[in-house]
Amino acid sequence: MKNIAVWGFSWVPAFAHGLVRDLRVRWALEEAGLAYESRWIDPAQRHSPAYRRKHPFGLVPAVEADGATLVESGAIVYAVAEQSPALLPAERRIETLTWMFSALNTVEPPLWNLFVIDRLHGDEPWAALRRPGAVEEARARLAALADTLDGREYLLDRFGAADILMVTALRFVRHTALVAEFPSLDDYVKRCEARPAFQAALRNQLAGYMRHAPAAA
Ligand SMILES: N[C@@H](CCC(=O)N[C@@H](CS)C(=O)NCC(=O)O)C(=O)O
Repeated sequence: MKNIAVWGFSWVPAFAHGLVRDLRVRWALEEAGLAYESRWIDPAQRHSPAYRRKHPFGLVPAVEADGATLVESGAIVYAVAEQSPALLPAERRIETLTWMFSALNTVEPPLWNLFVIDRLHGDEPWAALRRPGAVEEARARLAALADTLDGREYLLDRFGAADILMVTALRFVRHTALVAEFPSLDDYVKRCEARPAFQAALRNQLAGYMRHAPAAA
């Protein structure tokens, strides 16, 4: 992959800082040692014809590389991992892919659901009714994941692409104490977030928001 540009939103509210899914793409690129530039789309322009030509659903992230445009954060992390034996070791390929899919399809949905209830609809009457069930669904998924991670540093025997997707999914409930209920999970998230590549990715995402922040009234 060459001439890589990562598209993220130019600005999001503070509760979404460090959660928008271009973070996982930046993290993978940093881990793989691939240089990239940042491009910022104003959220109000995400359905403009120009941006929809990059992303059919008007979402972020999108990545331009080698003259092509990639979308879907999981697919982009996979494409980056293909360039990096450290992220996707040949001998652990299927297990890595299995955990990448688990992060996106099994763990992320209940956590994202809770994030949407709390952060996007918290003031609506139905949110209070739906929340307890959503918390239990999230907790059950986290409990099972915590069992898997008990005694392990990473999902597989070393850090890889699946951990990038899993940790960025777990961050969706950082506004709750759910992850902290499970010491093996809490340690896992902290261990992964301490990686210099994660810190660089986060810095790059936040720098974009700071640069484009609306002027104070
Ligand atoms: N499955 C997609 C989801 C992308 C997605 O929902 N991105 C959010 C930001 S994290 C977005 O663009 N939201 C704007 C919207 O929903 O209109 C992926 O993983 O790339």
